[in-house]
Amino acid sequence: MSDAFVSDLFDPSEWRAAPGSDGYRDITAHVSTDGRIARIAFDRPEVRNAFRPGTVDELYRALDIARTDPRIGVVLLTGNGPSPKDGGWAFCSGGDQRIRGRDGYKYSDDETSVTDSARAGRLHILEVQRLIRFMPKVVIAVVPGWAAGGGHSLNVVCDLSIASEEHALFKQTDADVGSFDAGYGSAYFARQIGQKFAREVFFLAETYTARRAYEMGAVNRVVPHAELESEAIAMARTILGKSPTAIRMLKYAFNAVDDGMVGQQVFAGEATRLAYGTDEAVEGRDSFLEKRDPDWSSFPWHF
Ligand code: S0N
Repeated sequence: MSDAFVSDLFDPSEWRAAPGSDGYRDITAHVSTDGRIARIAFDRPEVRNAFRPGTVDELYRALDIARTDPRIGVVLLTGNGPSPKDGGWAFCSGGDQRIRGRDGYKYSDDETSVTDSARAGRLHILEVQRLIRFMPKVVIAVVPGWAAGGGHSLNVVCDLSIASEEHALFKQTDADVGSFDAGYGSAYFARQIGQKFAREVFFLAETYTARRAYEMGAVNRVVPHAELESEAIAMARTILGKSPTAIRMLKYAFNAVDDGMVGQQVFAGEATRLAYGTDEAVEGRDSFLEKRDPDWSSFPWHF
């Protein structure tokens, strides 16, 4: 895979193929040469990087490999391009409308319309959203072109966003096609940019430039197209210079207020992990194993 064309913005000297990436059909997955950054990209530029169920399966797998690799601290999620058909750029245009059935998106052997009607459709891009949301690493949306529909929602759920000044465009088409992301894509989006703007984006389904998205608070940075990936890598390297524990706890702290009991659970799990590292917790474990009363005398009641 490493010798194949990936994207006009892809610098092969920065990346090597990610473990397990040989079998991917709809995405590409790479790891930086030092092993610390993952680059995962939609690879269906001819359909503006729309996702079908197989795309989502691969995306989930690649993200989960990044999640469990202790060297990786930052994931770049992007879309390859340009389209060989018309030169257009896309981050992702959401669910592939050609294979949408009455109960979700159908698996198909090709990218046109042959589906197995007996098999339940999938909406598991929401599982990918949750993986991005809950992975203890920073996920950056690197937006080289269209972020539409479910692709718009993926931009919402990523921790940070960097967009191409010339080509990035944002449009929430859900209501145009009888689809609606009633979770992070809309409700959390409103938390990000405010209720009035969020309702406008969904109810009017207009097109927003990268600059306008920046003004609204939907992206963090707008950079020249040719510099998009190098700027994203620079942003990732800045984050990698920080304390991994601090970044993890901060991500979960930012999440917790909007994630209810699940947010509290995730944050609490990390707090427990930290507590396990203390002598106090070791005393609790050892006293049980040694069948004696715990001795807390050397552990003060802090104020
Ligand atoms: C992205 C748009 C605005 C780009 O317009 P542009 O530049 O004029 O290009 P086009 O000529 O329109 O497109 C080029 C080729 O790509 C095909 N194509 C583009 N997007 C898709 C797509 N999503 N599915 C299938 N094909 C696509 C075009 O057909 C064209 O092909 P050719 O060259 O053969 O004519 C514009 O393309 C656009 O508006 N695209 C559709 C955006 C959209 O509506 N997406 C779906 C929105 N819904 C979801 O994503 C739902 C996601 C989901 O799974 C979900 C999540 C949470 C809760 C519920 C759901 C749920 O599914 O219900």
